Amino acid sequence: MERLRLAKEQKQFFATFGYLALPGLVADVIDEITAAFEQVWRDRGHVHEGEQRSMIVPFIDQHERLCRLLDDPRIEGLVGSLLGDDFNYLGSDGNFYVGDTQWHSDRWTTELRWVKVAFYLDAVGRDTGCLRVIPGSHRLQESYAQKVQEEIGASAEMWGVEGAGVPALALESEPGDVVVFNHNLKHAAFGGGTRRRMFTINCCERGVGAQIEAVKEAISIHAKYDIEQMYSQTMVQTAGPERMVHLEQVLAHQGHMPEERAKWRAEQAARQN
Ligand SMILES: O=C(O)CCC(=O)C(=O)O
Repeated sequence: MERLRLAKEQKQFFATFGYLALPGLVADVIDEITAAFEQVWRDRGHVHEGEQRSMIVPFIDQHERLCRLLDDPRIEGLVGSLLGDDFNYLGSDGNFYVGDTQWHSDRWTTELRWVKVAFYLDAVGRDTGCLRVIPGSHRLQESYAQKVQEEIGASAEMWGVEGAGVPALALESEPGDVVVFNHNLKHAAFGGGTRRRMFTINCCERGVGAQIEAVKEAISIHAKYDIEQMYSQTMVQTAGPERMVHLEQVLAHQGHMPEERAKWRAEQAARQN
């Protein structure tokens, strides 16, 4: 299979609107992917009760089949087209979502370019938990995006509408579809059930010079998941040279994680006392 290359129009669409929907991109392997998703939770002994979101971070690292998504010429090519072929894999989450997710950006930065690849494993519609996005809201240096950023947290007071009434695009999806979006983009989901299965892969461009600090900071944030290695042994041990391109910068700059994790643990302990 050839590495996917986005057309220049698709790249421009992504630059302007902040997302791209790719219907059926992994439809041929979605059954394997979904089986692996379920296996991860079983192996953890995690039973999702349906009252609050269940989440595992990092997620794709937990199963060899999911690790291989980083080698899939469609996923690798998609992210490579947007961030450069030497992009970093920097974390993933697997979820059973419960109910709504309110409007937010995952990050609000221009230091590094970030994208999230999202896989919804059930058919989801506008009012049943599909991803909604506000096209163009990622362009944080522009006044429109700033205005949305300032006001969206108080949409009822500012605009007279609750989150579900905010003007947005609903990216309805079927299993096998893929959505990729800029971390700065405002996104949300409304009306989902109590067992909405989805997982994501986060990637950033390879840091150069001063950007390495931003990569290290992004690594530090993962201490709150009580980990001191960004990748599982499975992820690293099953990596060929192509996958290693996407792991090597993080592997070279995660030495501060044990200290960050110890700090996080101390804060947790202090909070409980
Ligand atoms: O599907 C959802 O509930 C929202 C997903 C989301 O906010 C995210 O992955 O960043």
